[in-house]
Amino acid sequence: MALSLNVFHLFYKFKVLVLVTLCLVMLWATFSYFVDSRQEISKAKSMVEVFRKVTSLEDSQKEEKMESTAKVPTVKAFQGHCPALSPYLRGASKLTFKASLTLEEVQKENPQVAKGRYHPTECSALQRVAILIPHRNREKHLLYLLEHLHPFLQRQQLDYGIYVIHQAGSTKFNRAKLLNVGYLEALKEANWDCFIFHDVDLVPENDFNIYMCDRQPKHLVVGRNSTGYRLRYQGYFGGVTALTREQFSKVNGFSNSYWGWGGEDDDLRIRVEMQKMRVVRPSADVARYTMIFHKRDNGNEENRERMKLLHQVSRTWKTDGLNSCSYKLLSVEHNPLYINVTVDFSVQPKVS
Ligand code: UD2
Ligand code: MN
Repeated sequence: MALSLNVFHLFYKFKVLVLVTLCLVMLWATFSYFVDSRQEISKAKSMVEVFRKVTSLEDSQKEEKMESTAKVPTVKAFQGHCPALSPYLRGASKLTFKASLTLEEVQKENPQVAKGRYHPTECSALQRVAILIPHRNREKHLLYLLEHLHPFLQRQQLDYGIYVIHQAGSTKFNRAKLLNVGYLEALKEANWDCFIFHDVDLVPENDFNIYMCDRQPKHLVVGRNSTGYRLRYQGYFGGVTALTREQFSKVNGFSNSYWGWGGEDDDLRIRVEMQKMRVVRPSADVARYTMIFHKRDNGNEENRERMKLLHQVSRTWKTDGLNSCSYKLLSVEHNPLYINVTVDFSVQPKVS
């Protein structure tokens, strides 16, 4: 009896052991199945990702090909506006001016600029901006400005064009009248929203100084290297200014009567104030420029008439400006990096 009980016990233990082992095997099988399938899912996911990357790359290559073969660049449908603040801005930068720099090098650095113009392809720019540069005998300064300004404006995601308005001959230089010509000629080509009136020797140091127009006329130069980066005087409006097409037309542009150095910038400020507009400026840490060193140019001697002219603005502004700006246009050339407008003022009577 005792023996049969023992055998029964042993048999029972064996059965339990088999059962437990079976359970363990099943548990292990289920577990390993899940681990495997999770790995498969992540493998599949990464495969899809790679596929997506490749196809989108192919798509963009196709688009690029189409753009380069098409005569007119393809406009992407339903393109959104660029953000208020471009993600490409870098802030303050240390400027260098290499003595051996050539126009070809600057061209190579800016492959997306064509006939002096550029627009971002990733979004539609907030403003169309024409940069107007009065010029004579300052080729090296122009080269340095182009070198720095093109990448600067591209980082700001602007739709822009650079116009150099060149005064031919040796008549007294007239910065203001050249800028009026720039405005009138640029508007014959495109419907610009905003105009930046820009000295050739001033290079912006910080790309947070945005080259777009505001609700009020904007003065972009608070300080420059040669004046300790301080505003020269209250009401100073020289160097680089930004006015919308409407703001500039409302004041009848610049006066055409300032021959030689000085006064024309103050005249524009008076016009702006007479129209109940107010000059605004970016903050001093951003509105900083390096002025490339120069001496007073031949043909741009101090204008001794300027104080007299400045006292007459309220009487003269309506008839002296955009509406009376006559000039002899010699040429408009579309160079790769800028549009060169050449004018002759020598046939004009010198008004003073
Ligand atoms: C100041 C103003 C400038 C203007 C000028 C008085 C600043 C930073 N600038 O400049 O805006 O009001 O006084 O007229 O305060 N230019 C030539 N070739 C010449 C002469 C002049 O290209 O032979 C152009 C060039 O774009 C130059 C600009 O005219 O930057 C102003 O002339 P400037 O640089 O001789 O005068 P500046 O530095 O006193
Ligand atoms: Mn200067």
